[in-house]
Amino acid sequence: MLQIQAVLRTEKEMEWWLSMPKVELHAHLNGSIRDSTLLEVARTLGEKGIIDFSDVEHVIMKNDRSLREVFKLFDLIHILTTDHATVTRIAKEVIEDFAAENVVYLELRTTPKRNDSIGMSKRSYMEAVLKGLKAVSSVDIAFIPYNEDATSLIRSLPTNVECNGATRKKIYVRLLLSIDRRETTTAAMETVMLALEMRHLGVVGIDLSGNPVVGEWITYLPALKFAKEQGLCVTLHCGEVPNPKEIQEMLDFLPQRIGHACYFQKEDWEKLKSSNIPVEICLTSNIRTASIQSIEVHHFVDLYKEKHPLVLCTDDSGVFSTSLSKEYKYAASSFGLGKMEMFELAKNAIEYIFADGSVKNDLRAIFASETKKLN
Ligand code: 6MZ
Repeated sequence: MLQIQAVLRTEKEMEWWLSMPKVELHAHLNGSIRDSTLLEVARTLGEKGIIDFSDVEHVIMKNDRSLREVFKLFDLIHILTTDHATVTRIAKEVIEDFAAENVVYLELRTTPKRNDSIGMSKRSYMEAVLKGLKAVSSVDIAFIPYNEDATSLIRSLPTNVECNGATRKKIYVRLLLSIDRRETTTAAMETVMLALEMRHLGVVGIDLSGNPVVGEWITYLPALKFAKEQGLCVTLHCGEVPNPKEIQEMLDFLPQRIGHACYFQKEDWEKLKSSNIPVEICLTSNIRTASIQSIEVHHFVDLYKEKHPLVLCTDDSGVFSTSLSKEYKYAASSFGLGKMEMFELAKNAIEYIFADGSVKNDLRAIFASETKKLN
């Protein structure tokens, strides 16, 4: 009996985190795939004799992974997902999953991939992603800026309205193109050029990611500088491993946001705080990969106390078996924060999005109407 009550309490508690509007700013497409989809794709490739399904199944279902193992998993995921149809499918599903838990604004990042053997270019990869966005039908999605049809659709529907008896959710989606640390300067520049060409389709910025022990960040500096000059926003994975020189140089670059900030030293915190660069915080990812030894010593606490701009994110909800609602619940219980404080935290994230002011205004209105319901 007591056990049943505890389960019901936990479910009710989770409902609150699920229903709260949220803003997701650090989610990698290929890290956010449903396990069921990965397994299905792997089974199909196994039947064709391309991979050994039982080996792959074991790797996909493993729960605890070091940072090194995470990047080995990404190599496997990319073998499974890099054809146009699968890219379209995962893009659609990932957006539907975020919308289902009331993420009202999603900045989804992905690395445009070139694979000559299957006729894939960085552009055709991104076209496949966009096809996935267009295929979303279970929720209302606005991803094309300045498009009358899209904005009128989204504006005409307040959040989570009753529509033909069913509750429809809505989500704004913008895209960031990632540069992988394995790439060359030329390939990085190609990604930036592509981002510029796809601005009218909702691409708002550039991300530098990939295995943090691979490559030198200055390889990408020309492309990142160019992106900034052209008005694209830039976010960098920064301090995911100890690398004091790189961390200082990245902060000097003044990106619009950074992700992680795990291995910062005193002078790095000082620079970060004086420049007020918002930090994308990925709690479960940092703990699972042991980039941070335990949740009690996570830098969230200090940044939150100091009111430094920060936003809770999932990083790779598929790889780390998490969701944005779970990240909010995790933060609240770990750091003793109340629901209203977490609601404010989610709302503040609006100020750090890369989309334009009109989207910010719409999001502020969504949070304002939720505030009224809460009071
Ligand atoms: C650094 C990461 C990452 O781009 O193929 N990625 N880079 N640190 C992390 N923390 C664990 N998680 C994901 O998504 C997968 C790619 O995102 C980057 C890696 O480059 C990975 O290959 P896309 O959609």
